[in-house]
Amino acid sequence: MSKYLGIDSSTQSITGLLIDTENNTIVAEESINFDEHFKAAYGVENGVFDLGNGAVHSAPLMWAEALDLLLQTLKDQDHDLSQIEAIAGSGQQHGTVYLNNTAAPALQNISSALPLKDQLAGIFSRDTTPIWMDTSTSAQCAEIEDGVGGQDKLLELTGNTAFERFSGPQIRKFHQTEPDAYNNTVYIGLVSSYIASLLAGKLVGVDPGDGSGTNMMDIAAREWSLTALDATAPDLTDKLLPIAPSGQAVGTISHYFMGRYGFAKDCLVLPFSGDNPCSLIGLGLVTPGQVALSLGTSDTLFACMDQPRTSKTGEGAVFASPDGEHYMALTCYLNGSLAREAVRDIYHFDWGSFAEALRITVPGNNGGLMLPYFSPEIVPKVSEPSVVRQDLNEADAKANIRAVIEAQALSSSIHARWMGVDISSLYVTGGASANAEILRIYADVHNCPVHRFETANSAALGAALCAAHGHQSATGNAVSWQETVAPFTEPVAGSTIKPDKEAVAVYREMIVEYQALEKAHTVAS
Ligand code: XUL
Repeated sequence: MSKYLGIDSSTQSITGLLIDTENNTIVAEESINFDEHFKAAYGVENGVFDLGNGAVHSAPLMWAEALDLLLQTLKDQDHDLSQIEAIAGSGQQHGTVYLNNTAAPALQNISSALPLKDQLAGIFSRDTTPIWMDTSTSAQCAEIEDGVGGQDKLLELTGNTAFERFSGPQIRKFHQTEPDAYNNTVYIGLVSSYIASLLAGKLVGVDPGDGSGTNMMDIAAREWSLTALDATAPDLTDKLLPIAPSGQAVGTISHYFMGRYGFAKDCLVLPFSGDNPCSLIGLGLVTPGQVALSLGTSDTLFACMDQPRTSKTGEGAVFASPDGEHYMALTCYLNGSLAREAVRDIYHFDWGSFAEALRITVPGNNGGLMLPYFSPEIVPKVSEPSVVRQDLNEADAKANIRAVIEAQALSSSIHARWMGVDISSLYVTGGASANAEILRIYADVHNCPVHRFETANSAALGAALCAAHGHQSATGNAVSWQETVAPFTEPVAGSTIKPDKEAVAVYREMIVEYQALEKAHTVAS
């Protein structure tokens, strides 16, 4: 035994990750891509429907069908699912699911003889559902902020200003534009709580991690805020179940999954959370001060905080951690690999010569600075692409390469200040983390050791670790969060880079210059 399953229902795929905590191994890792399997049946493109005018939806019935296919695939690979003690999961954040009054009986009376899709097609009061990519709710964001008494009030109450993709503004828009369908809705869940409901065979509530991505949860109390609900849409206290506390099982697995895939009767279902809060756990960030940076298409900074600190200037979002105690801060920089690749391509370099350019140029770049907004930027807010150079010769390829990486590292330091976190170590993951010269600049700018992390499915891994921690606590074998995550979140051996004193001193001065340049060219910094 001691096997735990984490399921991540994300935008383009659903992933199952099975761990064994007795010998600390990942036993199975399997993904079902939505386009590959369901494009013909549902018409999705990259897992979604682009409906125009900023509206982006997906199909909750497709996610149920994909769950069946995932479990069938694991079973066909001869994994003995009866050995799984508990399941937890993660969902793409913010996406809402709307169910009618047939949902609860349908889940309860479901037969394992037929797939979910044949039995659940009628439970939705809205067949397609908005997801995090939907930006069509600016008007509703303003109305909700006004309704609670202003932006600062919403920030103080929920940890976040109103964001278009967040669930509350999306629910308000549904109520305004489709009032009949809204009235037929008896349950509003998120992607996470919807998949948990399928597994538990009953409707379950949203966890605090994903609840914080709704603009409707009192972040300090980890309960729905009546003030925010009132400002969002009518009757929400009837349509939302109470927040499901982190770590407490929402039930045991439904007889459907026992009959069809051989799950054991006492397999626990733990609350599902958002993919970012689950990644916080999957990256091992369970102690305040630990920070991870994912260097991908966009760069994302994750931090574990002891308090729900907020950013007035919208530099980031705050979510409750599924560890039940801490909070996570998330800041997203759009110009991650986008900017690195743009500079590489302009000067016709490859990644090898790019690293060499960093190695032979000096920290501080002889005063040369760049604001690398090759695309519009989220943090700081820049609405049109604009690349600004100061004391930097555009013809000097190597200096421009150093300038883009130094800019990204300096910006990651400046815009992490709102988190109030004293960064003690930085775990870097994602494609660009393979480049040790990039990591060196981050170690010197942040003046802390940088470790490389290799992980593809941190959200699914975090979910599996939540399942393990929750089950062990429920069965009287509680272990600390540190002990739970440590064996699965080791940095790559030999990857640690320590800061260099002289370079740290150079960047301490340079950051002042950089911030002044940024202030002069952007809206918020
Ligand atoms: C976070 C966000 C995205 C989704 C992606 O606020 O919108 O990261 O969670 O799945």
